[in-house]
Amino acid sequence: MWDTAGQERYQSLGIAFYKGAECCLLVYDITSSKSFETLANWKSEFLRQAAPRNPDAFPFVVLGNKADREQERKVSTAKVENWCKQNGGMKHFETSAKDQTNVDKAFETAARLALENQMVTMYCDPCLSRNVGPSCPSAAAPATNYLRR
Ligand SMILES: Nc1nc2c(ncn2[C@@H]2O[C@H](COP(=O)(O)OP(=O)(O)OP(=O)(O)O)[C@@H](O)[C@H]2O)c(=O)[nH]1
Ligand SMILES: [Mg+2]
Repeated sequence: MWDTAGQERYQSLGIAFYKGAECCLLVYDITSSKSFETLANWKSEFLRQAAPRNPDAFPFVVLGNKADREQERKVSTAKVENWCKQNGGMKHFETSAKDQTNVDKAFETAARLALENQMVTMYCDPCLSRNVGPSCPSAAAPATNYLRR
């Protein structure tokens, strides 16, 4: 598991971090609108640099951290859920590193999605790079069940 630094001057390290990733956690701060607004950019930068074979099916988990600071909330849950829905149904949790709320749940979800994604890569590699759909030679194979979305 890699934790990238948020500061712009470290962005060039991205390629080394992102290549070969099987899941990506996008974290914002519920008390900062800007941190949420920049997630779209983090997501597209990740996809550009990681260059997964099937970007539309790549699993992202969106985390709204600092949930313990409800009084200072600037980002509504509904707004984020809507964005997640519009972006291929990404999972979303509000977490707190301070009081541990949803932290296990978030990482268990990320681990599960990473393993599923790895199976897609392993078993469906020929399909994803060539003819997806009814003409796919392995369309009847059980492994195609791992294809999501
Ligand atoms: N109240 C509260 N504070 C938090 C929580 N998570 C992190 N913080 C605080 O927020 C500040 C930033 O936390 P970091 O873990 O450095 O954030 P980061 O996103 O890793 O920052 P960069 O590595 O610089 O990109 C620190 O002061 C933390 O103590 C949380 O869940 N609740
Ligand atoms: Mg950090």
